[in-house]
Amino acid sequence: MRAFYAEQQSNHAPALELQNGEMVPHAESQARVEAIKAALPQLETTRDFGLAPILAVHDAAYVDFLKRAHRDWVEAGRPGDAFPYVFPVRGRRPLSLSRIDAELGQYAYDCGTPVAQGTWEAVYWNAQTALTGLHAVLNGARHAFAFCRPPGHHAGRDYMGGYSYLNNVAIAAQQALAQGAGKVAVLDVDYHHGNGTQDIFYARGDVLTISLHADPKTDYPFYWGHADELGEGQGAGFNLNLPMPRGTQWSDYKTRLADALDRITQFQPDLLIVPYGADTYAGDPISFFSIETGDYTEMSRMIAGAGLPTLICMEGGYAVDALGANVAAFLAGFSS
Ligand code: OKP
Ligand code: ZN
Repeated sequence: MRAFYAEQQSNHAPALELQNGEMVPHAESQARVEAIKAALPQLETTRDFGLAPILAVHDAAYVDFLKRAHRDWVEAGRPGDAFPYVFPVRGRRPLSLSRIDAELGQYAYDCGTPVAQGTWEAVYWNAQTALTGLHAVLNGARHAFAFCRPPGHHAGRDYMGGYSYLNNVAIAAQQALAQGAGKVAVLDVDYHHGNGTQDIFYARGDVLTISLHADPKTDYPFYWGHADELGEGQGAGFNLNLPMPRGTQWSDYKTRLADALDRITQFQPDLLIVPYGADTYAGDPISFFSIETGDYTEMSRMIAGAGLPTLICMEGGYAVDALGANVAAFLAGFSS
């Protein structure tokens, strides 16, 4: 399968995140890149499709903020990566705020998603990697893998969180529609709910968003991902959340995946996009499902069985020692 990565994505290297009350080394590390590169030696380089496909999904003021946030942080005399510490819980009104701390809180929803020096360049190219994978699929490849990193599925139109800054999957889905696809389905199999993707397409009937994930009653991102979030307006009935308890094994996971695939078949999309997280793996350090490496090939065979042109975009997966094998096992099911 064709697989894509841009070296500029490695320029995002935040040092620390706030996790359970402690500043700890950031789980979304460069070691993930090395692990996946070692497992997929033939990564092709990314093409530049420009800013327009990003601005078709994301708010222009938010994109401008991402570009300059770290510089503004440094100019304010701050050390390290840019972190928020105050959040507008009364509602995210369109206030015109200029102090960097106010803007960080306005655009971030957690403290795990700092803006580091190279973040903008990395996430720009990350989105280009998704668009390059999409281009391959729209031009005849049955399946393609965009090695997106950092993740994107938690980023909304004007917000960052969950290690995500730009929503690569949403950018690719919107671009596919612009290029003539009538309908796109997104099947999110990361451990965490894809809240950003859900939000972006919540009122849209041309993009079906489905997410299989840990129950937000116990797991991040808590405030989204519940089974009663079904879409609204034109999008009513076009969002499906399948939360599962901690400890879920492949034998139970696959019955929910079959339900998701039935819904996709009924929707009859022109394209399927699969945000893939290897954090459903039993050994993941920040997640709590019990899926094993070999299960990923069965998972992807089931998905390939939908018979759709498919773009796979990388999301999470933090068990670095097993990450290469898990990604390779997942991709193997699309070619067999
Ligand atoms: C990004 B992706 C747990 C902290 C969780 C955020 C997790 C973001 C995951 N104590 N922090 O979906 O893999
Ligand atoms: Zn995840």
